[in-house]
Amino acid sequence: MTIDTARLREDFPILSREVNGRALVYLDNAATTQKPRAVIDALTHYYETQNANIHRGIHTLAVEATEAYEGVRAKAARHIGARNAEDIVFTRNTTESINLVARAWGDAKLREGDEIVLTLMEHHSNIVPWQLLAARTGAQLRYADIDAAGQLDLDELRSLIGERTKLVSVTHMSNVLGTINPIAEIAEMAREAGALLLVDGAQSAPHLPVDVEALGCDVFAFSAHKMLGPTGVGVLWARAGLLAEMEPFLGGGEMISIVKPEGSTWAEGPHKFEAGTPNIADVIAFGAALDYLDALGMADVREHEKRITAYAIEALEGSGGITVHGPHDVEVRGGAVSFEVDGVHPHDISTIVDAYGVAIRAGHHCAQLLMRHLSVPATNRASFYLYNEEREVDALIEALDEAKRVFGRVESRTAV
Ligand code: 7TS
Repeated sequence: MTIDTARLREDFPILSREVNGRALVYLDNAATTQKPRAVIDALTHYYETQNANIHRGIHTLAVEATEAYEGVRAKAARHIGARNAEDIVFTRNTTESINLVARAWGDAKLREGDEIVLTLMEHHSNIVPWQLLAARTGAQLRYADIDAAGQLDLDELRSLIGERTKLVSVTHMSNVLGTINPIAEIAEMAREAGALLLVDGAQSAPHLPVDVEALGCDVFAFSAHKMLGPTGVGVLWARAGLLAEMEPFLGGGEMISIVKPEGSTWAEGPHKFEAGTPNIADVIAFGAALDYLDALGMADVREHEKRITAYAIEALEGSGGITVHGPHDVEVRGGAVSFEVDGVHPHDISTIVDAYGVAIRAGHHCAQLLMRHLSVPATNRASFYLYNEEREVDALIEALDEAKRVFGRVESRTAV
């Protein structure tokens, strides 16, 4: 079914505000998404009626809070097609999920001479934890290249994965180019080499139907705040049995079984990785975000984004003096659209369109390896979500026309 954005936008209080005297046009969804009232209300409801620490009290509030928190583990599992809620760990964000694996799995499994295969389109959060791990263990990093269309060079990737490869870690969808990577194919390469495959799902879990079993990956990481949920909640899914093989990441309360003076034993399942009081309220509110997405259906979310992305790419390239990076075919890309305006720095563009109430992002998008590959210091990026409408793309194009006019004027004035 087509998403009825006019009705749905009423669920998002922030979308009715004005910025610089204009209706807000929010096109920075790859950075973080806006929150529906159901999520905001879930936070208030929790604090007003259920607030208690979890897993430790037997009083009614503690039991209710524990059930609500644990219920979201099952919802998060369902959202990515995972079979067991016990394979889901709550973290702070995608970044922490990846760092957890680098510490809890990487420190024990990697040795000097082992190799970690990444790609040039990774976000820094899927690069730096592996650089730190390499520095601790003596492992080497290898980076797969990208072709002119902004897609992974799969032949090169295949040639990089060999008997020394212990880990392959790739993004499911690029936050800069929008490219969707063929994870099932990469999973086969990793499996043949006996390497672990981690998928950075920060940009896919919010926008695509995801089935970790069908993808064949071993680890999948994503963030609640990029999919209608609150900040401060991340998810780590690991294939059945893998969490049990991993050492704890942080030590403290909640993650133990028995503590003795000479040492301790660990709690079972995900609790081993959730030391201390977790972000109870935000996890529970994330449950409301998952319900919201579930009610819409991820297939319809994807269809809506394909439509608006195709419209945006055509409008941007048709407006003159603008180049869109990355694949243009919406079957192989998502709604993060990076573009250049000839002769104008992205920060200047972003500042001018903001004066028209349009929020886009300019910068390196935490992907400096990719910027170097594209030979640019930064890009402009518009990124879409389920509440965006074609008229908002039109507003972006109008604001960009104004920016081009301003800079055209400035240039001709300085030329005189
Ligand atoms: N991986 C990808 C592919 C991302 O896009 C991001 C955030 C992260 C990891 C890290 O997520 P976090 O929740 O841990 O911060 N991407 C962006 C972005 O494109 N603009 O701001 C944040």
